[in-house]
Parts: sequence; structure tokens; C-alpha cells
Amino acid sequence: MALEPYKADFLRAALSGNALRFGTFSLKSGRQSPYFFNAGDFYRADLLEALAVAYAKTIHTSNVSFDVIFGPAYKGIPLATAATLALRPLDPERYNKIEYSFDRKEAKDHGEGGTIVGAPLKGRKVLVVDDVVSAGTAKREAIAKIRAQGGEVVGIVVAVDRQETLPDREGSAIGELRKEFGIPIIAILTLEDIIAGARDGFATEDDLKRIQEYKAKYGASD
Ligand code: OMP
Repeated sequence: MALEPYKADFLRAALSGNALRFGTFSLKSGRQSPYFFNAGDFYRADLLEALAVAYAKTIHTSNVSFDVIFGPAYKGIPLATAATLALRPLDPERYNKIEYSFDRKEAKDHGEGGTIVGAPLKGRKVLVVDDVVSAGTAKREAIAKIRAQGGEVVGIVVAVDRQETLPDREGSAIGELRKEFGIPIIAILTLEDIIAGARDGFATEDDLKRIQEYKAKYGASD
């Protein structure tokens, strides 16, 4: 299975910037993973552009209708800003007036105050952009924050869906979130896409084998 060109471009950029690495990594869940994705590693202009274009194309093809792109602090902040900028050239009429915002980790009690920076969320349709879904905890927190501000979360876009089971469950974290909130949750790359890329020569035979073993152990059924 060949990857769509924008996914292959994103995978290439992730590997060249070392944002996607192969090796042995300890995850938040305590699992030992043969790969790790760090959205904070797209810090060079060419990589940031590849990241922005990949989010924008994924958002554009999802056809989700939204007013504001929200990036949870910290890693979501440049994602929201970059995706907002990269969407506009894809359809200037449609995206000219879209807005972005993000949250503060700690509320500010002086000046303009509050916990949200950028577009107000009250009564708006909000699309969340974030880095990775592993267990889904960070996404639940973002949804709660947006709802507390009176916003309606209409979808979530992430760079990587690890397609892993939650501890003691059959289904994936993304599957659980979809069921719980009834919203589309879309990834630029899934673990399946990373495996397809690895088969196309983006990884060594040994890395591919270790990822397949990991998938056999922790891969989700949905
Ligand atoms: P939730 O799925 O919302 O709980 O959070 C996913 C988090 O997992 C990320 O924000 C990272 O802290 C971390 N993570 C990665 O960033 N990349 C990976 O490849 C794997 C993880 C992880 O620890 O599972």
C-alpha cells in the first residue's frame, strides 16, 4: 500500500528532523515502544512548513466545519498557529477568517487575564489540533477546557494515531474518544501508515520487525 503523497512527504520530514525515531522508548503508559514521535522536533523552517501543510491538508480533506483551531499548551500552540496559516492558501475564501487560540497552563490574574489566548471560544465551533494520541488523557482535558469556555468541540486532528489498546481494553484510545464524544478524530499518520512507510524503505528491516511485534502485542482492534 503506497502512502498518499502528502503523508509520504510528512513522514519524510518527520524522519529527516528526527521527530520520528526508531529505537527503544518508554511511554507515558509505561510500555516500551520501538518508535517515538515528538512534535517538538519540527523546529526548523522547512520542517515546520511540512508539518503545517500536513495538518492543513488533513483538516481540509476532513471537511469538518469549524470557526477556531485550538492547540492545547504547549505542543499544540505552534500546531494551531501553523495550521491556521497553511489552510488559507488551500481555499482563501473558506479559510480567510478562521481563527486560532490556545490555553495557558496557569491562569493569568492581571492584564487581560484568563486561561485562553487568542480567539474567544464561546458559541464557536472548535477544532482541536494536537500531537499524538496514546491514551487520550490530554484530549479529554482539552475538551473539558473548551466546553468550560462555552465552545463546541467539532473534531480533533493529530499527527500520529498510535492505534494502541488502552490497558485492559480491546479498543483503541481514539476509538474510545470517538464513541465518548461522537466527533471525528483524524490522524495525519496512523501506525499502519508508519508500517507502510517502513516497508517502502523508510526504516530498516529490523525496525520494521520490532514495530510489527509491538503492534501484535498492543495494537487495537478498531
Ligand atoms: P494522550 O494520548 O492524550 O494521553 O497523550 C499523548 C502523549 O503521549 C503525548 O502528548 C506525549 O507526551 C506522549 N507520546 C508522544 O508524544 N509520542 C509518542 O510516540 C508516544 C507518547 C506516549 O508517551 O505514549
